[in-house]
Amino acid sequence: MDEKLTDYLFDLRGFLVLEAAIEQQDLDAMNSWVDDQAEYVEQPWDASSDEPQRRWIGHIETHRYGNHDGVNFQNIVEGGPVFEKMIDHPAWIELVRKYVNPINRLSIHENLLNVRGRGGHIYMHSGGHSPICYQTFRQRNTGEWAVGQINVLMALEDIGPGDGPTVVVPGSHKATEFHPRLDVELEPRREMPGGTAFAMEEVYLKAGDALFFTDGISHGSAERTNDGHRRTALYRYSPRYIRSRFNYALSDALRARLTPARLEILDPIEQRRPPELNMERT
Ligand SMILES: O=C(O)CCC(=O)C(=O)O
Ligand SMILES: [Fe+2]
Repeated sequence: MDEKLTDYLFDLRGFLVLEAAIEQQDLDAMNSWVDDQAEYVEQPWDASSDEPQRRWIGHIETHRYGNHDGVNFQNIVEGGPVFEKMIDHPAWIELVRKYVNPINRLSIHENLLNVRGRGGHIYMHSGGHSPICYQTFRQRNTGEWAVGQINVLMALEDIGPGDGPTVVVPGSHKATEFHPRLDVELEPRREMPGGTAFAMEEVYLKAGDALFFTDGISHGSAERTNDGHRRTALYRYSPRYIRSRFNYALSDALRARLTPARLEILDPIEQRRPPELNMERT
């Protein structure tokens, strides 16, 4: 798409659909990773103790935000080369850099793969009212891009009606009025699918499309009413000064494998310590 048109649409609506962003062989590789995790999709939590525990698959950990969003495989960048490739995928990375603003450099705030079954959804959250520091959009005085967080949500399979698509209120990253769903207290609101909130639009994706959106837009997901599972991967990009959401330590193996450009995004600020502590480990 023409760059001016892309900028106009992203500014106006707060989201873009990047069609056919991901190649088939990469989709196959990500889907085959998911196929191998059937056991964790069935039983994401270790129930052997009184308090169900999150489970680890190597350096990847099971997680959920609430009661309805399925299972998040957090730190999915540790899942193999295909997930490393998504860190700076050419279909979106230059757009991400531009809108976060090159002066801010980049980091990944959170990266995960989500699998969500029937009845699953995400409640409505975010919007122009939000004081969350990474939900900025432009520099107020000069108008320069200053997007504090861009979500790249990758469809690993088609996501259509009944599949629990992401829902957005186009343009709501600029809203000054509170979205009516915010009149509901947080805890009961978390139980309500985002898709039932006022003015929400379902975003349908084909396998390989990526939904590219500011985290500041009012969004959530519709309830999945179809059988089977929705499969998405989600990388959230922010200025490098934003701390990682969960601060997973990079494994030595991944650190050794990453290209310098990818390492800079995953571990953007080198640690400083006194020289006597910089001695090579033997
Ligand atoms: O699961 C979805 O469709 C929405 C995920 C979401 O809330 C986000 O990407 O910030
Ligand atoms: Fe969200």
